Amino acid sequence: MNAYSRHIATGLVTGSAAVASSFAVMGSTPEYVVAPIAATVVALTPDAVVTASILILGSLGSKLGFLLAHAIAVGLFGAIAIVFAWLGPRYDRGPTSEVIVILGGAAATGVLGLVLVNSWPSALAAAFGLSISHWAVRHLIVEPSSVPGQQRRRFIGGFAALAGFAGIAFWTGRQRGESQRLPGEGVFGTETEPGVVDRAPIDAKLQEAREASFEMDGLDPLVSDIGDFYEVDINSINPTVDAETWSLQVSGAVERPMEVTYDDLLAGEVEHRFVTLRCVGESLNGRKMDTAIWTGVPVRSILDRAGATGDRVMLRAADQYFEEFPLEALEDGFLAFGMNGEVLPRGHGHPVRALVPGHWGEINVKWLNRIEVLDEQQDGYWEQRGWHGTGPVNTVTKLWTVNNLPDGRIEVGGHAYAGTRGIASVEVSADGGGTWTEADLGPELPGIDVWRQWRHVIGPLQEDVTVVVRATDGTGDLQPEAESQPYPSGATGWVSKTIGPE
Ligand SMILES: Nc1nc2c(c(=O)[nH]1)N[C@H]1C(S)=C(S)[C@@H](COP(=O)(O)O)O[C@H]1N2
Ligand SMILES: [Mo]
Repeated sequence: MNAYSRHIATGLVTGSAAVASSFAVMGSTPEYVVAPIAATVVALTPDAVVTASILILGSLGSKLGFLLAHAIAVGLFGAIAIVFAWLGPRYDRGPTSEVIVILGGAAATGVLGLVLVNSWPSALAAAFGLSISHWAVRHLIVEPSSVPGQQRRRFIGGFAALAGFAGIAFWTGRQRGESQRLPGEGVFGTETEPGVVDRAPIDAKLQEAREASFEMDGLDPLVSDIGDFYEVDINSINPTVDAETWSLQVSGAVERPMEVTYDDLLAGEVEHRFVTLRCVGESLNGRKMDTAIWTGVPVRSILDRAGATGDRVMLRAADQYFEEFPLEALEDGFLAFGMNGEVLPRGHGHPVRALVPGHWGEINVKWLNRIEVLDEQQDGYWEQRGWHGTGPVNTVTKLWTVNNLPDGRIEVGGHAYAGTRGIASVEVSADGGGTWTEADLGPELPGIDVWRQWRHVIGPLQEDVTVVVRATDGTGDLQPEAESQPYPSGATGWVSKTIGPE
């Protein structure tokens, strides 16, 4: 092995070990050394590329960025090991050289770790991982040997050890991510959250939703499980915001700027609302649409107390996300701190998110920390990137489930959603749009912004047919037939599918 490839191998191994050690200790939190690099990668990615990667690659786009961030992190830490491996022998050939290489590398890694994440456990873990692996590389793997085949065996052994270490680190970090409940995170009405919120009304509403849901194989219920609820945001690693120290600033064009704490919110008029969210970027028959029962307080009382004088509003969040829209839309808005009877989970905006009735998911800002009233229109994060996602949702009828029944008939079903306009009816065509029949519409859950289920039975069929579905909203408007792509204003059109006998 020549010196050049030895340096590269040393860098890869030690850099990976440093990164893996930080992950093992911190899990997927902002203190993981890759987190700030990932955020920088996203921030530096040209807007057009962000938009294109979301459209073409879906969520894979952000995964590529995350991968790149890991490569950069491994490179940065690995470079430290290489530099010290080179520095040591220049200074001294004896044992001092070794001290410089191992301890110097550890110190520099610790400093880089602290610069990146300002967390001692994370930085120390990285330093430890880097120095231990560097020592192992130098003394166990690359040391020259005259025994035939030994060098190769050492190499294989070394890489197996690294892979094993990375596996354990990954597993430990994952465990940590799951076990690491945020302060105040837990289930309402249990010992983690005693008495904060009365869970009886939530349970009653969850029960109501269960009873109102169709019993149909493969059809999602009216309330989505937290684990199934879609997640869309700009982060590779979500922020961890402590409810205890969190506060919401109300600023800008207001008579009385305010600061609202978590306790202030809990002391307000707590309500439980069924609300559906849908992402403007999802495909026409996609799955980025879900419903939960959210616990929180109306935002109006806060706006009234602050005395808003402008007519636009900017919501800002701990992940530097920001979205702007007419203040009017926020007047029936909600500040949610609970979801399906649990304290709002981190992935959905812990501790507090906004819910804006009838509007695209993107202005339902998570990790909310500022409401800024404006006199003039400004662009939000996605609008700067060409999207028009701050308005009311389009009407959509999903054809999510197709079941071939034992008697040869075919049951089709799904969910329909039109925001605050509501769904008046869903129609199904079994001949490609020639003739239409009204589908069964499930009961309407209480609320002003909730989807409905529909279902219909077709057949028995002798041959394949094209099923088309469409809805009429509560204002009497038929859902537009013309198909459009999600970008820039959300997908439109009638969903169709070919079905036939088995
Ligand atoms: N702070 C913050 N809020 C955010 C986002 C984000 O990236 N950051 N993404 C938005 C988008 S595009 C959607 S569709 C919804 C998704 O909410 P969910 O992840 O709880 O389903 O959150 C919105 N709120
Ligand atoms: Mo979205």
